[in-house]
Amino acid sequence: MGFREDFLWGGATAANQCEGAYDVDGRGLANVDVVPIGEERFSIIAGKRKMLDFEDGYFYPAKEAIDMYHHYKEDIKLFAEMGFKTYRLSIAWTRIFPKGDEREPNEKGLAFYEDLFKTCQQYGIEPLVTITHFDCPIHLIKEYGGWRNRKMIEFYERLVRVLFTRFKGLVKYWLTFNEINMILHAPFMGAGLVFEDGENEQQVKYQASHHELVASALATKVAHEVDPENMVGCMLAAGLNYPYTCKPEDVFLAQQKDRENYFFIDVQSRGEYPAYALKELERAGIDIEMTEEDLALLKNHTVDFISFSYYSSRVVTTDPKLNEQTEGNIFASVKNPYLEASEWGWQIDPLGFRTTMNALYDRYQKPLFVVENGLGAIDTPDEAGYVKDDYRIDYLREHIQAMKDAVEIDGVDLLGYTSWGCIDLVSAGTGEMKKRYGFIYVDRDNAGNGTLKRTKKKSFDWYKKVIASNGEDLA
Ligand code: P53
Repeated sequence: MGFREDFLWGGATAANQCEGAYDVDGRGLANVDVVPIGEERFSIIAGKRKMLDFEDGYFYPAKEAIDMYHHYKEDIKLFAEMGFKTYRLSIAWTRIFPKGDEREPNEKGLAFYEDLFKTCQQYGIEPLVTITHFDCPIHLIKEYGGWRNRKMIEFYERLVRVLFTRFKGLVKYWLTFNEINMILHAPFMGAGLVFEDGENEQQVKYQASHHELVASALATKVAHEVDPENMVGCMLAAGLNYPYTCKPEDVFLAQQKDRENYFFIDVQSRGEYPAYALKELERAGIDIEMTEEDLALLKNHTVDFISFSYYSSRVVTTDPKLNEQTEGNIFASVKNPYLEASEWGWQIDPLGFRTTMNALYDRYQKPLFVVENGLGAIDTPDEAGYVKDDYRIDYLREHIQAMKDAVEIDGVDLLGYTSWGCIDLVSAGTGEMKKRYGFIYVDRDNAGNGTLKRTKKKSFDWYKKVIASNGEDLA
């Protein structure tokens, strides 16, 4: 009963949100470096405003982030102390290929990750590696237009070949693209897309999506060729759309909205474009260029497992009067009268987590992996620097209980759970440091002040107990 014996408990981060050292050891510039904190961040993320280099008058939080580049040994030691079985991190593409279209990789970048993986190995921590977590080399955007260009598949293939070969025996679990469906809402982060005036944005987004889907299948193929032990997963920003009422039109709309997200995973997991998507694309006048070879790759190289992030559920309605929007930018949704929301307006719904897991398992019948979940909150350290984050413990307790129910009662096959931002890091959505998720507090504020000192929060000891009891002791 309960979680499997080899359940992979751990935490998750992404390169640009924690590493810093953006120009160290030959690293090139990436899209994720040049999104500033503040008002304009969101329009840049959405591909509506062009910023392809640092500009005066802005603060770029990812430049230094929490400087994990120079603190990883200390940080992984703390993860080990909590009992982590796995650590999810991402590779910064521009550490390996600074411009993206080189023939030879940057040895210093490879050496950095090799030592990081060896540090994990020393503690018996299994790395779970996201190959791209919203990052795309700036050179590839300037020169090729990002993922709108088919050439990207080739550059991505170079990257994955180097990674799979070099880290064979050190890394077994891989994710091809973080939250691949976020390309629909955050195309600059998702795919390095910046739109020209008057351009058919949907056409560009779906062509870029196609390139990513083919690249993902190709990576799966290569991963299995290099080492049959490799396990490759897709990654969905999950969270169901609830109909506001039982009015059939609302229920229908919720299904349509869910399909916008499932589309990506349907291709990655079942190996072909689903019928509803082909019809929808046709109606919208979107014509995706694809080859026979693409279709064969998609068909023959589906993922081994389904990973996803879950923070919240959403609500949709066909009633314009009810369209009262919540805050929470990308998560803007109709307010659910039955749920409380976080300080950033993300509605808290543990049972929705279980419903989401069931929906995914019903649909794909492949093992699931929860690779992000958590509460972004403002933490206030006491005089001794200690954070009593009972609100975070409450959120995680309820979500882990719901996940346990999905496994124990509903029979979902679940490989592991990595909570988001196990150490405080820069928020992807807002660029803030004060939106914290960690078990470990990092002394740094929104403006970049602070000593970067790491301090265990109350949730650190709580999570340690959860892991030690394999999820039985959630008190
Ligand atoms: P933050 C929303 C906005 C941006 C990225 O988000 C997001 C989401 C939610 O899906 O996705 C993931 O930092 C992402 C992480 C991110 C995390 O959600 O805005 O994979 O990079 O940090 C939390 O609070």
